[in-house]
Amino acid sequence: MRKLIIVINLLIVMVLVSCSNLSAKDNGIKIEKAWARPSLQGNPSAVYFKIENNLKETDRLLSVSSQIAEFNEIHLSSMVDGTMKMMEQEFVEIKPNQVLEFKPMSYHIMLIDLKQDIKPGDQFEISLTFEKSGQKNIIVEVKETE
Ligand SMILES: [Cu+2]
Repeated sequence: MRKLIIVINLLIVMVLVSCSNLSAKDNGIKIEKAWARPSLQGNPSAVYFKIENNLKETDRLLSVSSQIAEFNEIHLSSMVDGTMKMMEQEFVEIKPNQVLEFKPMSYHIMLIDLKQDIKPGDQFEISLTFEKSGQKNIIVEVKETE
C-alpha cells in the first residue's frame, strides 16, 4: 500500500513537472492577434500578428508554411525613393522582451497564390518556425482591419 502511494505521488509530480515545462515553453515566444485581409483564390493576402519574446535570448522567425497558399514568405514593406517596396526576409529577429508587430506597411507574412477564397469571419492555420522555439501553429482570423 505504501509503495502504491509513493508511486502515485511520483506520478503526480511527473505530471506537474511536465505541465510546468509546457507552460514555460508557452512563455517563450507568444503570438497574438493574428489576422489577414480577405482575398480571392489565386490572389495574394497578408498575415499580421504580434510576436512577444519572453525568452532570455534572441529568437529568429525563420520560415512560414500553410495549407491555404502556394507560397508563404516573410516580407518587409518599406519606402524606397517614395515608393512602397516589399522585400523578402531570410529571417526576422526578436530580441528578449521585445514585442514585434507585423502590420500593414511593415513586416508581414505574404500569402502568394491562395488556394481558396478567404472571407471575413473565416479562420485558417499557419505554422511559424523559430530558430530556438521551434514550430508554432497559430489560427489566423480573416477581417478587413485589425
Ligand atoms: Cu509582401
